[in-house]
Amino acid sequence: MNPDLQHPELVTFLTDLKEQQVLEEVHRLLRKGEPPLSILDSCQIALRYVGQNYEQCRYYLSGLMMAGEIMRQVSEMLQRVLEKDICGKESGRILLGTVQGDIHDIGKNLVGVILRCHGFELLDLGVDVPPGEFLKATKEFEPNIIGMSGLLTIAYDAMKETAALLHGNLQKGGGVGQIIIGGGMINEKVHRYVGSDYWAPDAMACAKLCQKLVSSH
Ligand code: B1M
Repeated sequence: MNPDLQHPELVTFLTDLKEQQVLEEVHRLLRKGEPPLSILDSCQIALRYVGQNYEQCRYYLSGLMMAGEIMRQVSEMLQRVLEKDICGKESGRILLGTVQGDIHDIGKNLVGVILRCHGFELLDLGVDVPPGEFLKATKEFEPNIIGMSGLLTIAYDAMKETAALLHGNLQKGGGVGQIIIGGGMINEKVHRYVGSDYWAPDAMACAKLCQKLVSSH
C-alpha cells in the first residue's frame, strides 16, 4: 500500500470491507477535525482497491455490494458535517442524474449534497435515467446546468445519447442547459466522445464549475 496515504488505516479497513472499523475510524477522524473531503478522497482510493480486487476475482459481487453499503453509511456521516461546513449563496438550478444503464449513486449523491451546500436548487432524477427523462425534466425545471453521472464504461453511450438529445432540443444561450458529466472514469477523452459541454473530476470541482458558469450569465 502507498506509504503517502493520508489515512492509511481507513484505506486498509475499507479495502478489507471491515464495516465497524471503517465507521469508527471515520468518526474518529471527523472528531479530530479532519476535512470531510479528504476523508472522501481516502475512501475513493480504497474503493479503487476494492474494484481491483473484484476485477481480479479476489472479491465476488457481494464484495462490491458490501463496499457500497459501507460507503453509503460513510457518506451519511460526511454529509452531516459538509452541510454544516460549506455554505454558499449561489442561486441557480441544477438537474442531476445517473444515466441509463447505470445504478451507481454514491458519488452522484455526494455531488448533490455539495451543490446544495453551495446554495443551488437541485432536482435529482435518481439512477438509470433514460435520455427522454432528462429532456422532459429539463423542459419543466429549466435548469442552468444538467449534470450526468456515470461509473460504467457502458454509461458513456447513454451520456452521449442524452447529450445529443438535449443539445438537439434546447436553445443555446440564456444560461439554460449546459451539460456537465462526471464519475469514476470520466476524463477529457470521454468528455469529447460524449459531446458534453464540461466535465468535472470530483464533487468540489463540479460545484466550483457550476458557480463559475452560473455567475457568468
Ligand atoms: Co460497481 N463497478 N458495478 N457497484 N462499483 C465499479 C464502478 C467498477 C469500476 C469496479 C471494478 O470492476 N473495478 C466496475 C466498472 C467497470 C467498467 O465499467 N469499466 C463496476 C462494475 C463492473 C459493476 C457491475 C457491472 C458488477 C456486476 O453486476 N457484475 C454492477 C453494475 C450495475 C449497474 O450500474 N447497472 C455494479 C454494481 C455495484 C454495486 C451496486 C454493488 C455498488 C454501487 C452501490 C451504489 O452506488 N449505491 C458498486 C460499487 C460500490 C462500486 C465501486 C467499488 C465503488 C463506486 C463508488 O461508490 N465510489 C466501483 C469501483 C471504483 O469506483 N473504483 C465500482 C465512491 C464515489 C464517492 O466515487 O462515484 O467516482 P464516484 O464519485 C466521485 C467522482 O467520480 C465525482 O464526484 C464523486 C465524489 O468526489 N462524480 C462526479 C461522480 N458523479 C459526478 C458527476 C459530476 C461531477 C463529478 O457532474 C455532474
